[in-house]
Parts: sequence; C-alpha cells; structure tokens
Amino acid sequence: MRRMSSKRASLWLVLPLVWVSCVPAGSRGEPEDPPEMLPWNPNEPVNPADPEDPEDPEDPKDPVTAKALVLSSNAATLALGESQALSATVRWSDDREEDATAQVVWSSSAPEIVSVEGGTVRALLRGEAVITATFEQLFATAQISVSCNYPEDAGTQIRFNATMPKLSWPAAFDKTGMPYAFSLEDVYCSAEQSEVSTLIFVISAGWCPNCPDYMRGIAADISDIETAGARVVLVEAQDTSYNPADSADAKSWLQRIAGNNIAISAGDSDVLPNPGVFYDSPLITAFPTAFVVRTRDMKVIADQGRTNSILPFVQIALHPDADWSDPDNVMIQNCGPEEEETFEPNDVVSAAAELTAGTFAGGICTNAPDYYRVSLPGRFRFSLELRHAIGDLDVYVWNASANAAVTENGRKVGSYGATDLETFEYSGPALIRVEGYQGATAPYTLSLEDLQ
Ligand SMILES: [Ca+2]
Ligand SMILES: [Ca+2]
Ligand SMILES: [Ca+2]
Repeated sequence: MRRMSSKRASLWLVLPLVWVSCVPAGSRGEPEDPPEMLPWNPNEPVNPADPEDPEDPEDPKDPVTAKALVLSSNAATLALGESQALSATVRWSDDREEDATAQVVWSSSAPEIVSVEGGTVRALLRGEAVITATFEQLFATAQISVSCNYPEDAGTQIRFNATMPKLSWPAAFDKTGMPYAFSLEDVYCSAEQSEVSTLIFVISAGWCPNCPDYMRGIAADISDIETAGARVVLVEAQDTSYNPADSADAKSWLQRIAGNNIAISAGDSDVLPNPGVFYDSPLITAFPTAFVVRTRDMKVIADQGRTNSILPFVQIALHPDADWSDPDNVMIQNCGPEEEETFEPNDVVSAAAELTAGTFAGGICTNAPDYYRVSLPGRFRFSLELRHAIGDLDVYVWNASANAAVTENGRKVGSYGATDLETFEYSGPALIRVEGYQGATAPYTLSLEDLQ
C-alpha cells in the first residue's frame, strides 16, 4: 500500500444518517423472527420462503420485512491510501434495527479508485466512487472522494533516495511523439500509477557519443520493461552544441536514435518549476545516465552511477521495494514454492525426477538447481520456456560423476542463451540440470518431446 504518512489531512464529512426508504416490492410470509443473517448467500433471498410451507396461516403476527437500510456515513473524503469502515444497519417493519454490515452486498462504482470489502472502503486512486450496499431490494449509497497531494517531502533537487521534485513539462511529448503535458503529480495520482511501478529517467545529451547505444539497449528491452511496470522518460539535458535542450530537442533525438513508441520525451530547459534541475543534479555526473523513480512514493531508488553494468530495469520495476542502492548485489526471488514443479525436491542428482514426454510448469525459485532424468532411449527435444528478463535460466546435460556439464567438441551440451526459450535435442538416457544464471530465479514451462 502507498505510504502516505504525510497525508493525514483527510476531511471527514459525516452527514446525518439518512434512511433509504426503498420498500420491498412484496413482503414475504415470514411470520416470527427476523431473518437469520449468517451465513448468507447474496444470490439468494435473505430468508427464502419454504416451498413446502410458504405460509403459516396459524401465525397471528404480520410478516416482518426489512423496511430501510442505512449506512454509517453517506459521504466522505479520504486521502490516497486511507481506509474507512462503513457499517450498514437494517430496520425491520417491527422497528427493530439490526447491524447488517456482514450481510449486505457491497459494491463500488469504481473499484480501481475506491475498493470495498465487508464495508471497509480503501482509497486507491484520486477520483470519486459511489459505494452501494444492497440488502434484499433495499440499497444505500456513500459518495467517496479520494484526494491526492504530491509527497510533501519533495525538495528542489534530484538526489538518490530522495523524493523527486514536483516537476512538470507543459510541452513534453508522449511516446508516440504527440504533445503531452507531463507532470509527476499526475503520475503519482493517476489511475495508471497503480500499474506503473517505476519511471526510468534516461538522461542524454545531443553531443554524447555513448548515449545512442544506451538508448537503443533500452529500446531493445522496451517490451519487457513496460510489461514489468516501468515507463521510460528520456530527458535531454543538452543539445548537440552543449546548449540546454528542451522537449522538442529530446523528441528529435529520440526519433533519430530509437524511433517512437519508446519513451516520453522531455527537456531539461523546459521543465517546471526549475529548468536545468537535471543538469544541476548531483546524480548527473556523466552522459548517458539513468535513474529510477518508484511511483508509490516518487523516491529515486536506483542510480546508474552506482554500477558499471546497465541497471536491471526489469528487475527494479518488478521489485520496486527492494534495496537497489547496490544494484550489483541484489538477490531477488522471482517465484516461490507455489510455482515450483511437483517434483521438488530435486536439488541433487540422487533426487532427479524421471521425465516422460509432456509439458508442465515449474521453477527455479531458490539457488538450488532442478535435476531431471530422461530415460527415453532415442532422440528427444528438451525445451524450457521462461522470461529471461525476469530471471535467466540455463539447461545442461549433466555428467554426475564429473559434476559438470557434458561436453561435445569442447562445447557444453544443453541450451544456455539469453532468450526466452532454451531448447536442444539429445539422445537418452540423459541427466539434465536446470539452473539459474548467476543465481537468477524464475518460473518456467518445461516440455519434453519424444522424437523417435
Ligand atoms: Ca524447481
Ligand atoms: Ca530444485
Ligand atoms: Ca538462459
């Protein structure tokens, strides 16, 4: 959940209780007690008439029916991330009131803005939503507004582990090259924010010889980067003549280098409120460089200046709450016991799982490998599908006594590339080892085909 300690200024509007006087269309022949309330299936009437005994003519009392439903509040303003418990009360025709919070059906007109579960509403995004409680034919509503303010601890400088200044570009360009008023407050408060975990700021200059390759590397991975929840913003700090660059300069540079559909284009000279804030940042000591902002609190969580390798943007986007201050030494677990294949434990040769032709899901979810045995006597094809950007896995035909990959003509037998598919053909019987490259973890889909 969003951490919003600085936003306690939620305005509470607790209006007087208002009875909703929707009377059921028809009353049922339920003579005695009010309907039993738990457990209750929302798809069924609260107290269905017994088909074998629809009426009890000997009961002298009038049927008791639900006459009104009321919520503890029918309007509220919450700060982003706040939650509030609503309660629902039903009034019966005999004037008794009964708490029905657990029995009503709660729904939200915009669950992405305000969610509701068991009467507890939670403010997820800036906007408005109507919460409706339904009980038989009665309903009651609460109008919930969600306010959002940019984190108050934002300063004026871009620094590692600090909240980004509240920057905006009235004349930036979106990733298709169209004019785009881009503001970090909108990112922080928009509906998209729940899907975008990180913003990757790539800082370049028109004169910089290494910047095009850096940007093309990101362009090559853009699909994985965006799927992981990141969006890329190119900030051009200077043009080819070392002059401050604006968003139009950024756009033309990006189109020349990587084409459209890669990144938002933004300039350092037309950013508000302080043009030049990128060039002046202590983070920007060389070009190209990049840093990553976590959208839930707009903190700078990763800095290209802290590693000689390209920042692992996909991993950062997938795990924005990990500590990226030392990007070369971050152990990420991309899957857990629930993603592991049913053959676990198969971490040692003696526990190798016997494979038959077919396909199943599994994973390398710890630093231990998976061993498999193929007893097919003839040719087979072994395939491992994975997302190498999430975690690169490799496959080897294994020589147990040498505790090393089998080699043929000096080359290890198996498949150990940097793509999403590791596949090779071999002849059984064979021992196979699946492992994470440099300790990587990832789920996989394993297929064995009998080629005989
Ligand atoms: Ca496994
Ligand atoms: Ca294993
Ligand atoms: Ca691999």
